[in-house]
Amino acid sequence: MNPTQTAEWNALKDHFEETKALHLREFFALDPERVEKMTLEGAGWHLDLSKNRMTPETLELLGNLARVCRVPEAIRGMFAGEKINVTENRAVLHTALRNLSGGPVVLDGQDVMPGVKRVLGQMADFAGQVYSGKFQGYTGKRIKTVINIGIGGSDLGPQMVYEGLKFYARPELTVRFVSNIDANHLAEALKGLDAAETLFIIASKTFTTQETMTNAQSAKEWVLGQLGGDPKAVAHHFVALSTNLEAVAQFGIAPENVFEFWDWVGGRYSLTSAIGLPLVLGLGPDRFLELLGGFEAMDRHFLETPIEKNLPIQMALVGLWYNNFFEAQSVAILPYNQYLLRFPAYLQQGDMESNGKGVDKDGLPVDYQTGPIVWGEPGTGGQHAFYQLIHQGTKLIPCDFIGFVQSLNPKGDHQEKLLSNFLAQQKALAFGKGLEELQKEGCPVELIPYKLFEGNRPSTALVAPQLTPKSLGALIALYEHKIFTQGVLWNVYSFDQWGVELGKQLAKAVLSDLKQKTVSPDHDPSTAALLRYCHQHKG
Ligand code: G6Q
Repeated sequence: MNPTQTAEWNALKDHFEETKALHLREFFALDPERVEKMTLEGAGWHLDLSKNRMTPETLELLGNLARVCRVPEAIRGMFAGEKINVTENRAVLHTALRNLSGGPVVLDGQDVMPGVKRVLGQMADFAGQVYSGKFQGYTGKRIKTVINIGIGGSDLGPQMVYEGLKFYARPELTVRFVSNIDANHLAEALKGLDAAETLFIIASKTFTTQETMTNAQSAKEWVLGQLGGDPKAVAHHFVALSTNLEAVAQFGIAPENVFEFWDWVGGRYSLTSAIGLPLVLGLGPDRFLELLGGFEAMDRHFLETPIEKNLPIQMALVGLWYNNFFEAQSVAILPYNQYLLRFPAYLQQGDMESNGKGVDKDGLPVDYQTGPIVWGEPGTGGQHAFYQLIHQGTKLIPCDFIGFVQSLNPKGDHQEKLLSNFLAQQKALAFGKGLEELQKEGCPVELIPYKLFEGNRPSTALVAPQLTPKSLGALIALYEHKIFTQGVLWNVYSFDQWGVELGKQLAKAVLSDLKQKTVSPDHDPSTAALLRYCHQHKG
């Protein structure tokens, strides 16, 4: 159903016209209970929506849209294993991966939970063997470094969480990540390593992805080159995370070192599946279970909480308000925690690959905006870089500020200073700095236009007491479900990604020209000219 054709959308349009000119200062002045009404709690997170350009009534009207778009029914359908990934004819059951205290999840007449628990147990056992030295390298040495080779969904999630929870990492192992087909990535990751002490995880759902297979092959050559060339060494230095068991066996990986997952786990939603093995190894099985506990808490909150109090739904609705009514193009993700360095990049895939769609569920081009551009960097670095544009530029950029009250590394007054910036930026964006204040400060008249802050720049605050495996798990699930909800509202299929296919196909044709130093006649003039440039400078 086209959401813009509903009476609920029309009501929102009218309401937008009535409220769009109001300043956040006015919103706050009009309703003394605004903060209380627009603050929610769930799965260990505190969500303050009050610095958004809307009223509690806006949220009610948006809630009506969620109801008419059948968001609660869609949530239940996903959790129940309906084949909602229609263009790939698959269920979407990443929530089963962390349903550890829940009941059976039945798909095609079979409970998937025993398989989920079996693989979790297998990962924990394997980690134990690596730590104890029972699993050892070909020459009998202990494994000290793990290199995860994977890309997209088989890289971004585990990489982000490993960085995010590095504080909790086990001392006996370090984990590195290689994704790019650019050999520089693998070369730098291998620097200084002894193959006898290195374990490669080949993480690929399909086990056919060009980047991953090419890197895996080169890693195999590196291992065999260092360890004397015996093909038996492969089984001691490679494990696989995949749904394609046949291709894994062909690569030479021992069947007991394959960690299975299933086609109902989408790549960008796979970090709680076997794709989490680098986390099980690097952080330890207990920490991984805590992470899953955080996911599970947010999953339950999402499934069981009414629209008005449901964090992912409310965040999705706020996002839709800016995207479709204010016509904001992007969303900034601003974690005030250095460990969450990779969180914006992770969300870029989660959001932009899921909802970057221009065709609706009936195969028709949409006549409204869908997924936003997602970007961001940790605070406070961003403040000294791009915040200028958010404060005084011409674009409206709704910001998500993500912060933690306590520091994992308490030192002097670092944390108070970090938090003061976290709070002050939101305040400055919302309320700005007016003429009167500048005049009081004695600002020279000619500088007043440059030093004015009009404010009225929206932000959302997400706060938790501490960055832990549990709070991070809940945070990731919160965004997963926000993305899901927006996909339902925009009536697009969020779990396919056909838009990445064309480039892959064309790369094959270009590759053969590059290898043979030819220029096929069917290339466009620009590609042909660039190919000739490459041929000339190949060296
Ligand atoms: C994610 C996408 C994509 C995928 C990679 C890697 O949702 O499907 O990013 O994860 O293309 O795929 P493989 O795991 O099959 O190598």
